[in-house]
Amino acid sequence: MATDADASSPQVFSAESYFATQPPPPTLESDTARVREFVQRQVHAGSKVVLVTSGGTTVPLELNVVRFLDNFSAGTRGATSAEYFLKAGYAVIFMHRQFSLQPFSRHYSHSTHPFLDFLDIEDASSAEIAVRPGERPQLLRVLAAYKEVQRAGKLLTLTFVTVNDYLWLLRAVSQEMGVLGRSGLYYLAAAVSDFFLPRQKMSEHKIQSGKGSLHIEMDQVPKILKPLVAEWTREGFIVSFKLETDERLLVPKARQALARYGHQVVVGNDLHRRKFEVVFVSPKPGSASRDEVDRDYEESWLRIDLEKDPQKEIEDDIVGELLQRHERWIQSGVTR
Ligand code: PAZ
Repeated sequence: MATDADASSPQVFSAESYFATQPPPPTLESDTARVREFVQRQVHAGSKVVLVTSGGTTVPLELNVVRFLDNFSAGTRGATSAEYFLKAGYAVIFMHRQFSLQPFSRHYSHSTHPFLDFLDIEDASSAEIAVRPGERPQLLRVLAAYKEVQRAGKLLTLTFVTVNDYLWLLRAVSQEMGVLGRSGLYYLAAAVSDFFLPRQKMSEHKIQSGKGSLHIEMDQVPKILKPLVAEWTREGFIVSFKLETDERLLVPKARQALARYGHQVVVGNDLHRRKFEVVFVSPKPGSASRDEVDRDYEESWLRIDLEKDPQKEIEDDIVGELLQRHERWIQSGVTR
């Protein structure tokens, strides 16, 4: 049962009780206004719009934050996928963890391909700098795509850091996207913490050492897909991601999520195989039932061979598959 938070007892937060007790981030209003303006522009242009969520979330342990819990996600899946959606003509709301990878700049940020390594100083006295010839073709491709997206106004970037920022922002963005109806696609690839520390239970100041151990009881983050599917964006095409480290759990957990929330697709991925293998799990066509438990599900595996084609990005094929499914969803006019 959902209850309001107080300082002592463990809580089971519903989305409703969560938003009633946890404070919104200070940038929420201005971010929401930017999303509204962006969505209106895309509606006028007749563009399909995808929300891509990307990167991990932090869970602060103190109000004056010194320590926080985090996770591994660098935002590769989200940033890469956003580029393929843009290439396919979608407008993209890219909602990402601050400092995680971003479309286009991802090719040159972080440690894999650092920007400074492909520049040469031609003449220091006149500050002449040149891009190494071998790097030019790729840079030109990336830069041209980036400039075109900027010119066309097809990319809106929003940032979050904590799980609280993420939840508030996701609610606001999906409510704004509701006007898109079936043209809205939700690609929820962020790695969101399952547990958090409610504000009412947080220490104001830095937690002090000296007691030999630290015990923290966290509450479960509310299952946000439930209101997203049922209330905020009733017609959107919703794709959630499921990460597991025990591959045998992928399909059962994905089915469980579909049965619970009634959305369209779960993309399952194993932590160590996610760059070359994913599984799409979805309700069988024609099996849509009012009683979600009665639904039949089907799965299809997508694999790429990175030894044969090391440049290949699995997101190219994930997005390709979802473009087709989204188009069928738009054409079918089926309600959930
Ligand atoms: O950010 P990344 O590319 O390193 O990882 C992507 C991912 C594994 C976080 C994503 O594909 C995913 O599964 N997200 C959902 C995780 C979950 O909540 O189960």
